[in-house]
Amino acid sequence: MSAPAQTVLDIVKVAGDIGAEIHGADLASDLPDDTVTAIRAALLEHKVVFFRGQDLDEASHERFARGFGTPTTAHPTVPALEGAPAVLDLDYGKTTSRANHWHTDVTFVQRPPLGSILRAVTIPPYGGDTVWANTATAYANLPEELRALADQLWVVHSNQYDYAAYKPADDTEAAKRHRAVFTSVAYETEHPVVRVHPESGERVLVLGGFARRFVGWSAEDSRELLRLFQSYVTELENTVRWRWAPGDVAFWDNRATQHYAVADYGTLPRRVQRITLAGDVPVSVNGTHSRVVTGDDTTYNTALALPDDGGGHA
Ligand SMILES: O=C(O)CCC(=O)C(=O)O
Ligand SMILES: [Fe+2]
Repeated sequence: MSAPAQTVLDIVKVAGDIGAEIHGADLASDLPDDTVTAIRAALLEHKVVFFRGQDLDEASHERFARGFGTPTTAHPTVPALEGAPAVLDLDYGKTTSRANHWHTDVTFVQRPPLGSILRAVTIPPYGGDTVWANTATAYANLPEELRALADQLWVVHSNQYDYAAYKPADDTEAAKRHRAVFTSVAYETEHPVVRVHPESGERVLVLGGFARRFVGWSAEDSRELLRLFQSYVTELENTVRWRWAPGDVAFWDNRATQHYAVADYGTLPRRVQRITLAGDVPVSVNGTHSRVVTGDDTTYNTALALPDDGGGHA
């Protein structure tokens, strides 16, 4: 009797509130539909899933990503890896630009990404871990009165990130060049502080490093309350920390997480590559959509769509 043609994935939690490792999937192969479905379910449940020992290149990375949605261009302002328009090449050895601040990717546009798929290419012998936090449990853990306040608030996100606000800015020429490119086109969007996750229905916080101030509030008042909300996100019990090895892949739900790339490897080379999936417009608890202030994200979200993608994320 032949075995049924189904894939059994072994899914093992890495931490209590977020993160699971998935064994038994070769991401470079043509994955059966039930495997894709199982990975997507694990992503929704665990918020970030990890795969060890994968053998992806830029092309198979993109093929895997397309199983889960439409890739965005590499970034709204940062150019793609040459010859791979979906790939954001984070080669910290070269650029010295580091993502060592808590953020959700690209929240300054109206349609922030659904998720990101990050592949480890070069990993230093020590350090360079990435930490993710669960923004659904962060919301759920707020005292009831703070949840009610969060439900009503809106927040301005901008890519005109104030790098010197929290720690001294890196003033190397390479870091300055990267900042100039990152901010070369201004994007600003008003999001609800609490969005309803379009797939799970969970309430999640939409904050992180690109959140500048609450709509209608002064920057100073905003700072205090942002810090308080953010402290629930970054509570250590609300996070998972990943020690990378080359060939690892992390896939996170960008609608339900923040992350932080720990910059504790000095000038050692570290290179990871990201492919990002287009998301949809956040919706508040009472059904109101995020509003653009500045910047059009249409090209970012649709330039790499295939004709049969069908605009499903509109
Ligand atoms: O370098 C990393 O581990 C993560 C960098 C980052 O923030 C990202 O890929 O979105
Ligand atoms: Fe990021």
